[in-house]
Amino acid sequence: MTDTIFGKIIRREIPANIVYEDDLCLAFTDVNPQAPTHILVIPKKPIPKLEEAQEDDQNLLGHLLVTVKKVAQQAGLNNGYRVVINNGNDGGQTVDHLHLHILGGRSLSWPPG
Ligand code: DGP
Repeated sequence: MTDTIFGKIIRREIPANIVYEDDLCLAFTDVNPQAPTHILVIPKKPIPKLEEAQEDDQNLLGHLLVTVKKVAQQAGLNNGYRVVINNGNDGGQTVDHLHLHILGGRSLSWPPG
């Protein structure tokens, strides 16, 4: 498995603004924010992308969503927010470590471009 920048963040080899951590996942602010609040939630297990998640990752995937809710509440996103998973090239994924984007703090248009 190739290591990524997110693996380095998990191991504290490079700095990040970490806003939440538990045994299974980590949340930190995106270095290139697309909204006033832009937080990434990642599993500590290095699943490269959603497509490669396995049946036995079901509990972990559910945990990530519950964590999104918790982190969004903690960030004060009381007026709603968007959760995005980019998967693969056409999905616009640039870091090969599964991550959920939380975007909020302004009204977001739909559909995306
Ligand atoms: P994606 O396009 O879905 O693969 O999103 C990857 C996101 O990761 C992108 O919004 C920018 C963010 N990112 C990339 N490198 C770093 C980093 O070193 N630190 C932080 N905090 N975010 C990063």
